[in-house]
Amino acid sequence: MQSTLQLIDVAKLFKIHGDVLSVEPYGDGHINTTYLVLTSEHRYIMQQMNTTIFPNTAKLMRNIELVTEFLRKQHKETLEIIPTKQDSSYCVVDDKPYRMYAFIENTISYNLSPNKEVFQEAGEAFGEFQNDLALFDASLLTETIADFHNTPKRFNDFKKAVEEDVCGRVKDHKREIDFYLEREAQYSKIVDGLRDGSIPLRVTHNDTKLNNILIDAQTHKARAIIDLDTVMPGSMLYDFGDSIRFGASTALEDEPNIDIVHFSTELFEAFAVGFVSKVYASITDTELELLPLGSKMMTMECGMRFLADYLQGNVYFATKYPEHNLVRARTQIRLVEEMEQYVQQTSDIIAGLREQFMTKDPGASQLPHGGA
Ligand code: ADP
Ligand code: GN1
Ligand code: MG
Repeated sequence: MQSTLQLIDVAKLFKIHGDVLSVEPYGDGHINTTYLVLTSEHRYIMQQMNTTIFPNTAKLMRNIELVTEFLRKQHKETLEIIPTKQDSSYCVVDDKPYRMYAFIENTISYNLSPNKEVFQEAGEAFGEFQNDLALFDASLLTETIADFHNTPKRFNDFKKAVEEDVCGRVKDHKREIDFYLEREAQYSKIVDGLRDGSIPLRVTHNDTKLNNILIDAQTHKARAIIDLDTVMPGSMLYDFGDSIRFGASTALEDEPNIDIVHFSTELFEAFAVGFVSKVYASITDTELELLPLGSKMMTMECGMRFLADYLQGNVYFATKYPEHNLVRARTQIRLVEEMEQYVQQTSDIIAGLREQFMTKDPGASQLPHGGA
């Protein structure tokens, strides 16, 4: 159907202040179509939500209302939904749902860790996010994407994409495909642990990449965790692991020059220090020990999703050029290879944190930045 309303008119359906001056594409998210709305008084974020990926908009928005209300009660800065003039959390125009958020001003969303300090700060913020949601009633939440981090299920989807080979690309990418086939035996470790209870089920963010956290432009402190679409029951290993996947790399997720893509144990340590300094009272021994594996699992899972999407003709993640998902898959493969190489180092780092935070009297004086 032909669009009858321009984006500016869509923006005017919401309770925003001032005259709309412009609506421009914004940010680097792979899922929703994000716009910056500039008015004569304020800035806003408007998003056309991806209904292929999130088919139930009402339930998705209800989750976000519940989570943001819960966080706000704990005095956390969080997404502020701007309702429509009909007092709804979203509107549908030409069959497409849109939502509006207040723009969180004076912040930076990084696609690459600028230094260890910012990444440690991100670790603290995602650790605190776990704490903040510890008492949230998970039964209130709709599972917005079923089996989101079910790695064996993701692997089956990947194999199906290889079998179907709809674009005829399989023959040229044997190395990348074999990389994931060879690691099949590893994929069930976390889902098995959740199933048998050895890994606790918690309320988790599930999409903890660095650009989903807004860092204050002046103080470099974390201000708000955004992109709450996938807040669902999950494992702490997912949140830790996905942050490491994205942020403990020396290069962008879509860096085409693979020679500059490296897994940084220094960045791993910085994030781990921040994260564990916040969750040491609730993290279990098993979770702590599995933090490196969680990192590798999320990196393998995301890479096979990128590669499957490339083989399927780029139907899921937003892409800027045809090989974009292939390039992303290759960075993820490189990171996994190096995580495997540095397995002793990462496990030593975790052992050091166990020693620092969990075997002594947890006095606040030992904790970085003044305590948990
Ligand atoms: P996607 O689901 O596509 O990843 P996000 O909700 O993460 O979309 O938004 C994409 C980007 O837009 C974010 O990475 C961030 O840079 C920016 N962004 C989103 N919401 C806000 C906000 N309320 N204030 C400022 N920037 C935002
Ligand atoms: C997507 O929405 P965004 O861009 O923050 C994806 C994540 C991937 C990530 C890879 C709902 O995150 O699972 O890890 O891309 N989100 C969804 O960059 O699939
Ligand atoms: Mg995002």
